[in-house]
Amino acid sequence: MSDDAETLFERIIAGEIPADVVYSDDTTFAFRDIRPQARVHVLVVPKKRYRNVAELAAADPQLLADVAKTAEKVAELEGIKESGYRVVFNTDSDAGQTVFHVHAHVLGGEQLGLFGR
Ligand code: IU
Repeated sequence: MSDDAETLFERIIAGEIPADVVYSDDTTFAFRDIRPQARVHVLVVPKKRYRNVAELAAADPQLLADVAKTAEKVAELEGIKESGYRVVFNTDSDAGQTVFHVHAHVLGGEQLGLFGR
């Protein structure tokens, strides 16, 4: 799935595949997850592709900061900045990463459960 999925996120960013876009700027793109795990579930993606957050941090720390700022912007736009929200980067197999184009999950809009299984 990973190779197809990489292409898919790039095509979503390019506007070739429709998505419910929440926010976009020069370096980042945010759209609703198609399988939401909370009332608010938005993915924040750097437009330039890196495999995961560690590779992004090593290669382009400013772009990682842009992703973090966009996550906050999304929380603001979704009205959950004050109540709080979770930002998650799944990394590799045990975390269930399926799309190898780094993305932050922004989750909130309700009381979230604890970490783990
Ligand atoms: P993960 O961290 O790699 O597991 O997250 C991938 C997410 O991308 C997952 O929550 C999917 O529901 C979501 N997603 C999507 O929103 N639209 C798509 O076309 C595909 C996956 I493929």
